[in-house]
Amino acid sequence: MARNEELYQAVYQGNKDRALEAVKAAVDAGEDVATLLDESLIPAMQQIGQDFECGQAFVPEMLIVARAMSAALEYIQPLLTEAGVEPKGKVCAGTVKGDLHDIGKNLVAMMLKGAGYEVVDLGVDCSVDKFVGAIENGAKVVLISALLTTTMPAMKTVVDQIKPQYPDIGILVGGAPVTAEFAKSIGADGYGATANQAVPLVEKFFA
Ligand code: B12
Repeated sequence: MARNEELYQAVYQGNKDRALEAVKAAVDAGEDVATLLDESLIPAMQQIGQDFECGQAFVPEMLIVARAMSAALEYIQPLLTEAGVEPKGKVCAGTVKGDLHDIGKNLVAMMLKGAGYEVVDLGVDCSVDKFVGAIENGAKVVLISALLTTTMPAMKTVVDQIKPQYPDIGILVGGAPVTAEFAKSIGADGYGATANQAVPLVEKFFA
């Protein structure tokens, strides 16, 4: 199936209004919504994620692309539901207790939405109960972000309290001060250095 070049470019260039116009025009022209998602929207988000990883794009660009992606996604969401297109799976994301830095977490959520997952955004300063609530509502993976060295230990609290009760739930951690070694030491299932890396990590739990 072919990519809708206008929609892809509008999202990749972060032009929200043009993305919305392009998606409306495509739907009016009878293009398949699932194909628009798989061939145009998701690839645009993947591309900006890769650009970020290579140092060719920065946080503001990613946020602008994410905003354009959201506008188009919001428009086709009800049509996708009507067409019976199910999300690939449900995950939740939040910043750890005490941490208000949510830019990274928002990017992680956008990357996963862009990859076709339903993301329950739990916001900032999340207690263990908030994560548990999302698990009880069907989230299979918990993504936690921390930007402060002082809030990193609260990630261990989340792992310690969730794992014994829900051993099959994936717990992924990230944020500037977090490392793969730290993730391993607290018993998390994975660590991602960038928002883009969250996608393959999550995919493993739905394989
Ligand atoms: C913006 C900012 C703020 C804003 C936050 C606004 C917001 N809505 O997020 C405000 C002003 C509120 C703030 C407040 C504070 N801040 Co501040 N802040 C920053 C700043 C400048 C940028 C952080 C940021 O957004 N980075 C960009 C994002 C995209 O990066 P990121 O979160 O790491 O995410 C990327 C990856 O890590 C990954 N990722 C992130 N999470 C996850 C999760 C998973 C699962 C995965 C796979 C990947 C992943 O994906 C992202 C993109 O690829 C940093 C300094 C800096 N240059 O980093 C300081 C910084 C983080 N802040 C700091 C401090 C000390 C504070 C305050 C304590 C200041 C004060 N005295 O009040 C308060 C604490 C508030 C609180 N309780 O959280 C320190 C932390 C020091 C430390 N070692 O702990 C820093 C490093 C500044 C410094 N050099 O001192 N801050």
